[in-house]
Amino acid sequence: MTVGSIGPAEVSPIGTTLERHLLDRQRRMPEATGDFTGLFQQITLASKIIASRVSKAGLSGILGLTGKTNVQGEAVQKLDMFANNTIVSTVEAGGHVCVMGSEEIEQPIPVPIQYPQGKYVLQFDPLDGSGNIDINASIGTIFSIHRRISPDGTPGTLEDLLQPGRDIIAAGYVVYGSSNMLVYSTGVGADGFTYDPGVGEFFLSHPDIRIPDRGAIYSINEGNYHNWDEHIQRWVDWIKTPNENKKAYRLRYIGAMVADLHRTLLRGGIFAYPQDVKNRKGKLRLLYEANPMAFLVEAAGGAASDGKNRILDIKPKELHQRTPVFMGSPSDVADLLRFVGD
Ligand code: AHM
Ligand code: MG
Repeated sequence: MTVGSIGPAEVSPIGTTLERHLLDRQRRMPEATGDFTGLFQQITLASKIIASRVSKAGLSGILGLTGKTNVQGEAVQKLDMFANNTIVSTVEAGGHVCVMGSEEIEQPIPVPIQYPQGKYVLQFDPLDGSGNIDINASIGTIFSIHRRISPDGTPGTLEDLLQPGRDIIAAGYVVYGSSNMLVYSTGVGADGFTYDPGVGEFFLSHPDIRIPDRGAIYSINEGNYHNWDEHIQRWVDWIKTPNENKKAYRLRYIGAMVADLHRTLLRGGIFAYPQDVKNRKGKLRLLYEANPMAFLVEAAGGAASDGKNRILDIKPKELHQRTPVFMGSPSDVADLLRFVGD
């Protein structure tokens, strides 16, 4: 019997786990300290805890998970606050971050001074599209990571959070849907991992996601049509009408940005949430919704604009700033810009 040399398995019997993917990335960067990988592992752990709780959301009437009272008559956290607290408590003691920003919390979230103040800044929307929880439709967690700009070792500041999206070093989302998927990017390319609940791990299922140059789907809340300005109305009229050069685009709108953009990344097309008479600056938040998703879309070869500027170039002024959003396939975004550009 011949005994082969022992080395890396040529064909892995288990596939590539997210952890392996992160470690391989770290090894390719000689200067890497493991800090980033450590932070990412904590975010992944938080997302698994959130996924487990989300999967029980339909039992809320029985278990009491929605902010009312449970069967014992005790007040219980709403799911989006549960998700927020899960991320904060998973990450804060790890020594990797110095400050966090969350959709759920008005002010910057400091790292308690008994913990080391790390070199990264984490922003997140803990449970985006939470209006979908009650109907068992997809929702998600969105996050981005910046390097701090305040001095090392000190508590992080608001300025650390108000950095433009182009300075993000990694961003990702987890979509809790018919299966749970995590997609992340460190700037070039985006990779998707599907959660195997039996193993409790994310496995690489969608390596190097590339958004098609053009899609056949537009994704927008068309119920707002009469609140849009005429440029947006004309664009929507145009996109859904066939002509000699194109078929009519199909409308798909889940109402959770993560899920709508996940489809857009994989299938192409455009996702839009414009300004309207009720939301004069748009509805979606720049720092923890638009920026991380714009970073991912661009990393996958797409485009992301607020109608005038590249989203990643906007210099944030406030933590909960809103922005109009148009993102997806580059040719579809270019078409939109021809309508709103003047
Ligand atoms: P949320 O953060 O309160 O869940 O709101 C953000 C969500 C996005 O996921 C989604 O794209 C949008 O709001 C849907 O808004 P609308 O119901 O106005 O179409
Ligand atoms: Mg949100």
